[in-house]
Amino acid sequence: MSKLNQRNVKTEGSNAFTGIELKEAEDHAAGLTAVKVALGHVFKEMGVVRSFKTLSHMNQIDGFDCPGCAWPDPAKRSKLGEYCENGAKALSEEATNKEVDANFFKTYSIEEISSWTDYKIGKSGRLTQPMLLKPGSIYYEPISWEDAFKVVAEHLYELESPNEAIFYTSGRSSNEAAFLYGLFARAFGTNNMPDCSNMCHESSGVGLSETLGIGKGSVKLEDFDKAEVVMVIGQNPGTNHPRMLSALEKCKANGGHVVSVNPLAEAGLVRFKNPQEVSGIIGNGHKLADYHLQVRINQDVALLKLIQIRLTKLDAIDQSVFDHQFIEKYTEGYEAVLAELETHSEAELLDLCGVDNNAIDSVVKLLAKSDKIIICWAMGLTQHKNGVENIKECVNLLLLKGSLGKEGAGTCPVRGHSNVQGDRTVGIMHYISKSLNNAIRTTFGFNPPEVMGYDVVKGIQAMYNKEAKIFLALGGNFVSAASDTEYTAQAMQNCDLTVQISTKLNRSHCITGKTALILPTLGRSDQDFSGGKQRHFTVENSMGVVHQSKGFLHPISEDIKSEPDIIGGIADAYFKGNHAVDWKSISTDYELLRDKMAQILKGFEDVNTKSKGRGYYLPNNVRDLDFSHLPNKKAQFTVTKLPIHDLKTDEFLLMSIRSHDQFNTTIYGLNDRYRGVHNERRVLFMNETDMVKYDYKKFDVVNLMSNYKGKERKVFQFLVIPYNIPAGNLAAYYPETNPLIPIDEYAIKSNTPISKSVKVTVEKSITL
Ligand SMILES: Nc1nc2c(c(=O)[nH]1)N[C@H]1C(S)=C(S)[C@@H](COP(=O)(O)OP(=O)(O)OC[C@H]3O[C@@H](n4cnc5c(=O)[nH]c(N)nc54)[C@H](O)[C@@H]3O)O[C@H]1N2
Ligand SMILES: Nc1nc2c(c(=O)[nH]1)N[C@H]1C(S)=C(S)[C@@H](COP(=O)(O)OP(=O)(O)OC[C@H]3O[C@@H](n4cnc5c(=O)[nH]c(N)nc54)[C@H](O)[C@@H]3O)O[C@H]1N2
Ligand code: SF4
Ligand SMILES: [Mo]
Repeated sequence: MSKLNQRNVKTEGSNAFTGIELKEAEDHAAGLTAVKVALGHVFKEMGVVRSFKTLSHMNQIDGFDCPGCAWPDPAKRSKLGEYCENGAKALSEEATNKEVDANFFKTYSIEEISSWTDYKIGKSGRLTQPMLLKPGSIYYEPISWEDAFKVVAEHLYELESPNEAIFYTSGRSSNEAAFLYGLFARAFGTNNMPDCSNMCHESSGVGLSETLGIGKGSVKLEDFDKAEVVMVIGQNPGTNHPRMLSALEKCKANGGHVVSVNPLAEAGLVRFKNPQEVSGIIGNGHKLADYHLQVRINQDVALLKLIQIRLTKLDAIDQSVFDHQFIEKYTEGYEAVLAELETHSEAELLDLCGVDNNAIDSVVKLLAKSDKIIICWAMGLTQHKNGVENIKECVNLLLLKGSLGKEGAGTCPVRGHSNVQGDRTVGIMHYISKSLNNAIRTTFGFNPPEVMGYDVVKGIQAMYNKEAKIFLALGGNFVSAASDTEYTAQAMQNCDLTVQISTKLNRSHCITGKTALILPTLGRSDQDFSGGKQRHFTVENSMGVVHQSKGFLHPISEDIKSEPDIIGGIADAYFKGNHAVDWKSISTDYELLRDKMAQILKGFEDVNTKSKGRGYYLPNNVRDLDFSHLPNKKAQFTVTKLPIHDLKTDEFLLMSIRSHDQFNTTIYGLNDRYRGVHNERRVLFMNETDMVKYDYKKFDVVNLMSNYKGKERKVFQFLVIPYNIPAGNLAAYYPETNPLIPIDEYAIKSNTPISKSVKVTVEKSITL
């Protein structure tokens, strides 16, 4: 906790313990408990009748898209309900009956709110009217929408250059809102469009674009039915993408195998009880992962190289293991990769990755005889210094096996936020897309800027150095989500104006620029009316399907606007009718807006019609094995390096992970049921031999420190708990551990903060 300038606002609430209880870690995910927990959350926030009515519309063809993760919906939707426990929690968090209104802000200053935990802040309720924080004040006051738009416009006029403004996007915005937001940023004159992707799957985007020519995955949901092997690397689907377990279950039922590569034995991968089947409610469920390779943090490259060396040796016998025809026809760089593999000894790689030798052999045998292989991954691969190379190593394996462009095979970066992939598709990016700029020029008649913008890290540094002065956020909780919390908080406070377009109250509404605005917006589940007509928008799921989403609930307040209406309002106040784009019309009429998107975006031709019903797949060159835009028109093998950590003797590698009861910075509750941790978030998962080595007992209170380039960063008060995690590795929850991650430690090429491999030391906390 620290005091920050101007206002005495805090980057963290009380770190008092909440009453930990440890139970057996659960060996299965979902089941009846999940049903009970899910309904408990929804009933509490929404009431029983409203809950059932609303849930019956979630993820249905004519309903609204789940505001949780980006996992796709099956073609045939279950009448029992097509959602998971955490989808129900995401809905209840958004559709709560509690209101954060002018009265709330009159009662509580931002100094007081910031002293609450993230859990308490989030539970305050939905934002219901626009609010203004004046310079020097610690109380938000009501403001009309018109005046709020003027405040933004007037601040924008005062900038010396458009590049002094930053337009952040979190991944819950619709395609329409994100497109309009990006269009306004470009019309205003900047490419400063950082987005949550920069902290998330950017390494996947870069790694996949450079090797396969598209920054997205190639598999479709039905490929899971046909896969022989699904590898799940650095991902915890039981918590973060729960309906993926149904896809894995189906894969297994059809004779496929599941391999988990993870420092932790995550519950969902061990055993899964499908709540939509009788066996899932009263039985033991099904075993999902056939093999669990318990890799050390950030040693996936070592493990994957070892697997490839063993496959190479098997292939040398009769050339039946690798797909030589595929390699010859579609790829480049095979020989270099093989030559590099020869420079490593198996013993060295085995020692580095720490995985059981027999388990590796079993997986090698399985991979040797299969060619329908899917590799899924998430933050366990992307949030490391070598995040991009982690992805490229996965691509190497798939290329060797020819496991691309055929059914049952391919890449599957499992996306986080429900529309994070769509936001990028429709133009939220800090780099330049020449084809997009040309299409904007032709369609709207203005020239988009051609200078590269800031991503998340560069944006924070620019605000810190006072090179950027205005920060707008289309959703998200920037202060708590970004790394180096103190630095980020200072960066925000250096701004002249910060604007948050949000559904729920969060810490970024308290740690603000000199002037701040809260602009409350409709969520996924809310009905969106204009001129007596209900509007709908579109989203894109993790597998590239664009489909419509139509809200169901009556909004909590008459004074909330849709995201496009807010962006249109700002743009109109800024341009005052003197611009090539008719901002009022395209922000009000989504059909018209989609017609414009159809003219500009590849794959959006006829989107108004095609997105109805189940939606449609966007083009994907990997599915078509078209690598014509890559060097020599070939998919690229990559020679990767082993990561170097140079750990001192008392240093650990820490991964910051999600509990089962949170969605990023939104804390649903204090339990991490699958890992057996109840009623506490301030925990540190530690290997028992390390506990003996360093003399820690269960529930000892410790502090964590990182020291990069001579700067010490520290977080206080964590309870040590013994856990099945490799020696030398630690795990604790995010966002509590974000203050430890230096702003300038990020993945090479993608700039994704190293949230999964932070070098830390541990000290006993002295409690007075
Ligand atoms: N309920 C819920 N759903 C969510 C979210 C949420 O917070 N709550 N967040 C959404 C978002 S934005 C995202 S990006 C996704 C995140 O989904 P995940 O990536 O599954 O989330 P994390 O908790 O960060 O988990 C990372 C996993 O990687 C493992 N891991 C860590 N380091 C390594 C490593 O070096 N190698 C390997 N092989 N494994 C490693 C961890 O043990 C953990 O199982 O989930 C989305 N869905
Ligand atoms: N240490 C560490 N840090 C991490 C990570 C990690 O694993 N470890 N993960 C990173 C990842 S993967 C991500 S994606 C980022 C997440 O970063 P963000 O996307 O910035 O954070 P969220 O917590 O998802 O944002 C939640 C807020 O979004 C707003 N919101 C919710 N729904 C809507 C909506 O429909 N519209 C609008 N306008 N607002 C809405 C609400 O006000 C809510 O409080 O965090 C990153 N930070
Ligand atoms: S898997 Fe993801 S999208 Fe599907 S219901 Fe659960 S949280 Fe929602
Ligand atoms: Mo994410």
